[in-house]
Amino acid sequence: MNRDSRNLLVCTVLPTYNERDNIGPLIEGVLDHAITRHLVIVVDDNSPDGTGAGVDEMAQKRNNGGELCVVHARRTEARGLTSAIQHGVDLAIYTFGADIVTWMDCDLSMPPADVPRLVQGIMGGADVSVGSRWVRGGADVAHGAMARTLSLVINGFAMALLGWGVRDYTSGFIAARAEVLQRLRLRGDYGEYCIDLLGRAHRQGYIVWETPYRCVPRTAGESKTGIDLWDYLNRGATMCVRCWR
Ligand SMILES: Nc1nc2c(ncn2[C@@H]2O[C@H](COP(=O)(O)OP(=O)(O)OP(=O)(O)O)[C@@H](O)[C@H]2O)c(=O)[nH]1
Ligand SMILES: [Mg+2]
Repeated sequence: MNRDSRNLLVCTVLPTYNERDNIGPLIEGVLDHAITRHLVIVVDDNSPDGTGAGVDEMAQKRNNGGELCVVHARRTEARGLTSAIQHGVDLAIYTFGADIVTWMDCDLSMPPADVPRLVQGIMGGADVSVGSRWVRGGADVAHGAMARTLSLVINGFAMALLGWGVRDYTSGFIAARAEVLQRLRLRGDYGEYCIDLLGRAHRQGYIVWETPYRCVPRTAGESKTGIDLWDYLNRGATMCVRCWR
């Protein structure tokens, strides 16, 4: 990136569904660790638990200084993680003019303090910067042995088919240059979209770097994905099919 880094606008997209107790601390965490101009865009699918009200409260608090720091993008018709992230990415780039877009889960399993390291990866020359549990220094202490094993199997499969340059194809903790996201739109659902995006980025010659992070357990709210063996196997099979395609 050749623009003065202090002038860069980084937008962090936060997709939420029923994350009332997580969203406030997450927004604070992202903004408090910001190293450039930083805008948080929360895409909430009209969560019945009142997440939206929490976002509005944070917007009121953090937008006070005159500079826009928090945007609440409420969707009443659409639902789904991938389309929520894409909606936030489009707002970030085409409405707010972001240079770099990042996104992450909102269950606080991905530490907001690690966002600057992803951003620094882009400033240092990467096109896509991936928070990775499976490189040295990374870890997943949020999930049990079954989920971790499944993740390693899927990632092994993805590496064999899509390239060894990425270890955590299912990360979901991403930063990317806006130009890359203008070319590559998100496709597929949940972990699938991430495999698809990183596979295409890798294949099209974009520089993809990984940064270790420690995935920690959710302490508030509920997981939106399956937690029994059948669900895991189903998701795993879908992801393997996506790699194959
Ligand atoms: N906007 C929006 N966000 C969603 C939707 N479903 C899930 N999310 C968000 O997507 C992120 C990931 O959801 P999680 O429940 O943590 O699912 P996960 O990370 O696959 O599963 P765990 O490993 O159990 O944490 C969270 O920020 C959710 O709030 C949805 O339909 N719309
Ligand atoms: Mg999660």
